Parts: sequence; C-alpha cells; structure tokens
Amino acid sequence: MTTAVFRAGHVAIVGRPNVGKSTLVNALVGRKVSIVTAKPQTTRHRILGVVNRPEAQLVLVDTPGLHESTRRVMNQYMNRVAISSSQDADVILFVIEAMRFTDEDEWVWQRVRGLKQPLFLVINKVDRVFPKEQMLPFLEEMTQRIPASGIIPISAMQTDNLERLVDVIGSRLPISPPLFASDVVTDRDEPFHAAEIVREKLTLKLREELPYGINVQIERFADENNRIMINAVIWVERAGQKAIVIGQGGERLKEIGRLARIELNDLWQRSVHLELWVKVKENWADSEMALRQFGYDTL
Ligand SMILES: Nc1nc2c(ncn2[C@@H]2O[C@H](COP(=O)(O)OP(=O)(O)O)[C@@H](O)[C@H]2O)c(=O)[nH]1
Ligand SMILES: [Mg+2]
Repeated sequence: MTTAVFRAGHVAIVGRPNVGKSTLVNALVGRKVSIVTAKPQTTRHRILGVVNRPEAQLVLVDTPGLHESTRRVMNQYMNRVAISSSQDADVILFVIEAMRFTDEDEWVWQRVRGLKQPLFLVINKVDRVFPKEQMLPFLEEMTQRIPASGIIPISAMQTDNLERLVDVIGSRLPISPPLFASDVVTDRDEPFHAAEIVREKLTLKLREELPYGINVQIERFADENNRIMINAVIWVERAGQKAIVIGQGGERLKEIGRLARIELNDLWQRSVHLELWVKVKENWADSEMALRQFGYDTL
C-alpha cells in the first residue's frame, strides 16, 4: 500500500478585469469570499479563499484585475498586488474569456509569462459558447500562443469542469501539510466583508464613472444583544458624488443599505443593523497616504 501524500499551496488567479476571477474563487470555495459585479476593477485587494479536498488544500489568491491604465495611485496599487501575489504563488491561473483574447489579455500575458511557476490557462465563460465545437479553433490558437502547463475550459458561473481544475492544480502543489485549519475559508475578517458587500451594492447601484472613487470604511463593528451593529462611512472624492450616492430624498443610500444588510444577514445568519454615512475626501485614490489610512497595505 502506498501512503497518500497531502499537498498544499497558493494559487494566484490573474487576468484582466471582468474575466470572472472572483466568481471562480467563490465557486471553488463554495461561499462568497470576494465580491462580484459586471463592472471592471471590482476587486481591489488580495483576498484568499481556501479550498479543502481529501488530498490537497488550495489557497486561492484572488487578485485585482491587471490593467494598463496606471495613472492613479489606486490603480498602481492594484497592479502591484496582482503581480506580487503571482510571484509568491506555487501555481498561476491565467484566466481569460472564451472566444476572446484581447490586447489587455496580451498585456497581462506579457507581465506573467516570465514567472517560473507552472501556469495554467483557464478559459472561463464557456457557457456562452454554443455550439461547443466553435471552441476548437480558439483552443488551437491559444495552445499555439500560450505555452501553458495546461489549458482548462470552465464556466465559473455554472460550476462546469471545476473539479477537474481542482484536481489538476492540486497535483501541482508542493507536498505540505494544510496551511489553514479546515474550517477557515478566507483570511479576511467580518468587518472587511461588511465593507466589501457595501461597496458591491454601491457599484451595482451607481453609474459607470463613480465606483473608482468610492471607498467604504467600517467605523464601528460590535456585537450587541445578539445583533451585529455596523457603522460605515462611504468616502467619495467630490461633493457632487456625495449627492449621487445619497440620491433623491436619500432613496439610493437607503436601497444600498437595505441590500447590504440582507446579504450580511444571510451570510452570517445573524441580525444586522447597518448605518451608512457619506463623506468627502478629495481625490483620495490619487493619494498614497489616504490609501494607507483606508487599509490598502501598500506593498
Ligand atoms: N456567462 C458567464 N458569466 C460569468 C462567468 N464568470 C463570471 N461571469 C460574470 O462576469 C462578470 C465579472 O465577474 P467577476 O468575477 O467580478 O470578474 P473579475 O473582475 O475577473 O473578478 C460578472 O458579471 C460575472 O457574473 C461565467 O462562467 N459565465
Ligand atoms: Mg474580481
């Protein structure tokens, strides 16, 4: 009889914004550890999601989408997080969308192609392709273009082919005991999730240009009489944005608070009281100091 070996390690998930990196992490972990929206650049932080299997533990590292526009300090920060997470990982997943390889994908590829770790090309959103045979020429083209350790088509949204992905990656991790206890799903705490869920609802409810200049800071997080009491400040960059977030008669802010509270209730199975304030800090996303104050651990 052979003794089974256990493997564990970090798996960096990189790709341009909006290809489905966070959706993939949530699907694999089986719980929402990272927020998802249809808008690019939703993920700003490095977020870990832990996947446990009998023979392996995969510590997934969700990263902000790598993107070329690096004018703002916030954007530079997001790119740095993505690159340094990849350098530290044991395996890299380069995520793209089915039937599409854009200039932005190429740009990301140029950033990660020199890394020494095994890199897998994950082709997401295959649920959109019909009939499936259409994929063959694209797969062929990608095989030529990206010398990866493997190419794995998936649908993160419909959880298609995800177990195969877990098997393939798991077998490439170093032999190691688990890095996290089996009941841990993420490295982030409850206040962090609360702030992220509020930011997700804001992003969903606001117009295109606003979300980049928005940050949510938890000022109070307390367990009182079996109720979680949260005070959060929504920081915007200009007074005009404050009016937009609040909306006519405070309607928009109320709706954002309502959606966030429902989701947090659900997530923790606890009663949640959430109070939101909107405050202005001019051009915070351009300021290294403001980013640090907001807890973006500058690398
Ligand atoms: N059709 C389809 N849509 C997906 C899939 N995975 C993610 N999406 C959508 O793509 C958008 C971006 O997803 P997100 O996970 O935030 O992308 P990220 O920026 O790479 O983290 C969201 O609207 C998701 O619902 C998939 O497998 N199929
Ligand atoms: Mg994301």
